[in-house]
Amino acid sequence: TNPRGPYKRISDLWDDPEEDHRLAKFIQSQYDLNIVTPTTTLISGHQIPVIGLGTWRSAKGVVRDAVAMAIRSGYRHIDCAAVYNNESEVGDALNTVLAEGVVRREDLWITSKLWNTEHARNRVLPALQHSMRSLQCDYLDLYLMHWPITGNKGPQVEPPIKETWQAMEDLVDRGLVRAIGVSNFSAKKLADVLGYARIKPSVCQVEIHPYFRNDALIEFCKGHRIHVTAYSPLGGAPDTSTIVGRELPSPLKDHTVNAIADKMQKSAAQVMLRWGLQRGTSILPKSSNAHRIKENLDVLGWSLSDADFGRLSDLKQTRMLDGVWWLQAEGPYRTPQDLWDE
Ligand code: NDP
Ligand code: 1BO
Repeated sequence: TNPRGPYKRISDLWDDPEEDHRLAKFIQSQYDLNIVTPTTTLISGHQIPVIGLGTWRSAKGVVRDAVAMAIRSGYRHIDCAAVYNNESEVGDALNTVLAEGVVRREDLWITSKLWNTEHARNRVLPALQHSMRSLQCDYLDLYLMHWPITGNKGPQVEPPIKETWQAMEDLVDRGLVRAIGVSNFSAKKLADVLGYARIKPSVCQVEIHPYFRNDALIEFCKGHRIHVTAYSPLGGAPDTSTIVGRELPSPLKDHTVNAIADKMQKSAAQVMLRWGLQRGTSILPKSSNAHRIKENLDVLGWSLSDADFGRLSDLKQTRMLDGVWWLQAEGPYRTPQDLWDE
């Protein structure tokens, strides 16, 4: 079928109006409309669904099915980034589900991120437009500065973060994005942005899971009504160790996490995701597996007791995605301390 062709509807092909009805019923049956993901209100006034599907390292050829299946299963929030190099496959999936007519664009929350090489004032708009074209969206719900990093030499970040932030604000003025925010920023770097922002960051997306609580940053954001989104809520994929160049522990295998999961007849992943929700963060579990995509959404309608929440909040802490690969002797970030201000 094609709205501009001779067969606009399936009934035009078969000369049977019942075929339209059968197809509509079949498509409807593919959707789980009983799950309604809760949302939280951002400082921009928009409602962000608190569970989103992560797409980093979701392979081309796999991510399309993962996103379509996630939306049919009840996800309404997809977390993307230009650097994930799979936005056009995500865009194909969005196009497919929107054409099915059960979910409308305004029901979805689509996030993308500005890559580090695109921070200059005149590169921000083209970078967003590139992501919008790939995602087949005429607006994005949220656009984040991916890292406070440009890779320049010298003591200060160049172009300065202020210049990039102002270019991000222009995107809101143009109606191309609903909300803007940052990712991988420390409280100190966020405080700098708050010092000059005309439009305040709505979201700060950072690493958070039981092995990395990120307490101080969450506290800072609460005080400034900046919503915190937890990335790597399951502790990240096993191959993160090859990126950071050291062995990483997996909270999914943690004894305490698994003991709580067994007791509650939930999976370790569900227990960790529920912990993230109970801390007031939104969560972005990544999976490209049909069963695990559904499992990760089944974290509503039950809760962890205060005692179990406390035990999960008491585990040994390790930042997984420490960003050490960005550090350079001649750049503004020479040590992890420079990057994270800790
Ligand atoms: P996650 O913490 O989401 O873990 C993903 C890993 O867990 C994959 O190996 C996945 O495998 C596996 N997994 C998923 N569900 C389950 C389950 N129920 N049981 C067991 N294993 C499971 O890692 P990510 O680092 O991908 O973080 C999630 C998302 O956050 C990213 O995809 C990205 O969108 C965002 N992010 C943003 C960053 C930033 O800099 N702003 C940095 C890092 C992440 P499988 O696919 O086979 O299920
Ligand atoms: C280096 C990219 C981190 C994933 O968002």
